[in-house]
Amino acid sequence: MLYLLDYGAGNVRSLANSINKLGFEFKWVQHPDDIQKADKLIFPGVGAFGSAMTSLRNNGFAEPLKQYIASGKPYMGICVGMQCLFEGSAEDPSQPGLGVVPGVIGKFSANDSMGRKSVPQMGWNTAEVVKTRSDGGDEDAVKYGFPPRDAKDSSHYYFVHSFRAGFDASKHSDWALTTTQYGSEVFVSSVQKGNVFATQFHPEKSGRAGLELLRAWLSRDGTLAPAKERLLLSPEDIARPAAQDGLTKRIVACLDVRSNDDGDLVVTKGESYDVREKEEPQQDNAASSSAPQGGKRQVRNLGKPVDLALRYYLEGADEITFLNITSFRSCALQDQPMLSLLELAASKIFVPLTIGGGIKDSVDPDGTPRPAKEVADAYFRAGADKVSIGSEAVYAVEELYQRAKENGQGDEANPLNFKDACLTGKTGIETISKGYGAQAVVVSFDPRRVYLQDGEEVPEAHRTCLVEGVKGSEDEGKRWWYRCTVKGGREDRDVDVVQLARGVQRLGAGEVLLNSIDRDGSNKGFDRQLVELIRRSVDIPVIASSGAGTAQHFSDVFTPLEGETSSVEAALAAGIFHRKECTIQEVKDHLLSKGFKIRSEAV
Ligand code: 1PR
Repeated sequence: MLYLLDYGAGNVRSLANSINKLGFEFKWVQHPDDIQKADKLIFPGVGAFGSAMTSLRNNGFAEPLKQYIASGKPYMGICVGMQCLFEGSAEDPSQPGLGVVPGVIGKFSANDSMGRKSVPQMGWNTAEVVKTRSDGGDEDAVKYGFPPRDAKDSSHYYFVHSFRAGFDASKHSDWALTTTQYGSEVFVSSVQKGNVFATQFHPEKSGRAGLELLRAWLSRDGTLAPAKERLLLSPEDIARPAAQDGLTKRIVACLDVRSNDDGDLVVTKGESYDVREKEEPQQDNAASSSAPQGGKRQVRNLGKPVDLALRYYLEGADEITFLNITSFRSCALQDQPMLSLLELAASKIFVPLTIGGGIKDSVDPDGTPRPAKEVADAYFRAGADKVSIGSEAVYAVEELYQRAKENGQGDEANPLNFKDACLTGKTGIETISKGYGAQAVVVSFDPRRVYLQDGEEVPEAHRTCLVEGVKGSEDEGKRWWYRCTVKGGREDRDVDVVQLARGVQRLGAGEVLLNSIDRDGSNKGFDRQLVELIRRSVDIPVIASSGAGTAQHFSDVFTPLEGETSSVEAALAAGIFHRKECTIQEVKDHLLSKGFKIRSEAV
């Protein structure tokens, strides 16, 4: 019997869903004794190394796990489930690892010899097979579900991590099955020796390529003979970085979800966040059941959320984001349809899912307090891989500045350098990031341009956010800064986008979803100045959003500006995909023709 080790730290539902999809059965490890009953065991570690190891020890799993591995029965680890095999990690030096694989896990550097890169690494990268059995050519890697080293097209796998096992020939030659390069850093992306197999990436989130890998491991009886393994390249060649890494640009499909006037959950899409039809309903429609009372403009209905999401998955979307856009009206946990929607989507879609809207501290109608973390827990259990926080992040950053002032750090200081004393550890960003890792916390920005009149000065606090229109563009001669809003653009706040971006990174967010109220639904292209401003202000990945109208707009936003070596890693669109003005495949074909690295795999 296959057992899955869930130590309660995070979303293991996606792995359970993929195992079900492949037609295999499994049981959960409920008790340390279950580990010895297993014929096969998967440890899908989620979250942070320290909390994973603490939890393994506190629950009495650590020793049985070591004994299981020593017994020679098949073990598969995923992400933190691979990192725990090492001797320790810089993520939490106080916690020893299981010590099965030699070496200590270190952190990615945001600046390496190839320039600046975002940390965490979040996205699709290749895995180069470096080890095989001397009697079987590439057969070994193939048996593990990887394409042979000389395959024409690389497969891509979904990675999301800030810590990695840098390849060290003196320690890992025996163990490294594949390596991957991020920036100039070459790290071990899967290990294998005898009965032990583990991946840094998430096969359960890696579309078809990942499912193949899981199928290969689940279908195999017993383990491969450990003897006669050899490296395909010399350790020096493995460690030497190539001129470029293999990380692809990500295309994210976004579904803004809300109830329409009939109470059905629909995907909607507006312009500048106005999601109602332009025209009032016709007189002769007024009697129909779908026409709202009082001639109110109807909510645009572009389809059913799960149907559309599945279409985008099959067309090759690299990620899918659901935003509950009217969540501010009620408590998210009361919003059962959103949870069911997510559960259904997660049972059919095997790329990362993000859910946003209403992730905040709230109080149920019966007076029960619900911390943001509890809301996030419910979404992770339902199958989310990341949660996206909007309004609450703005309030948290406002308070962060306030505390910074009290701690003697003025408005001028860069929040990235704020002392720990400025943090409470209690905001939604901090609690969710601590429990699930920074990579699971996205912050969704809803900024609006504030234009300055001739001779008007930008407020001192927002100086870093001042932008001038590019010569020759429709903005030539204009100056503006970007103000943050809350409640879906309904309320302005006195925080600018740079303050918000740095503030949320300091609080522990792992990614920025950068919308623009001015560009939303406009088909004019992404606001490149806004995107560059934020990309340069933080180390975490940025998803450009709002305004995509053509495939060319994606290559524009991915092309580094003059004097820059990199650009954003991901771009999100909604309207053009919903209205079928351009398919995901067309965007990807265009990007490939322009020489961008892209995961080109419709399912
Ligand atoms: O504040 O934590 O409850 O989160 C609410 C979330 O709902 C936020 O992420 C906020 O951006 C979103 N939201 C609220 N109201 C609206 C609205 O449209 N009325 N949608 C809204 C924001 C922006 C993008 C959109 C892109 C791409 N929608 O999600 O998909 O602009 O569109 P395009 O390609 O068609 O231009 P909280």
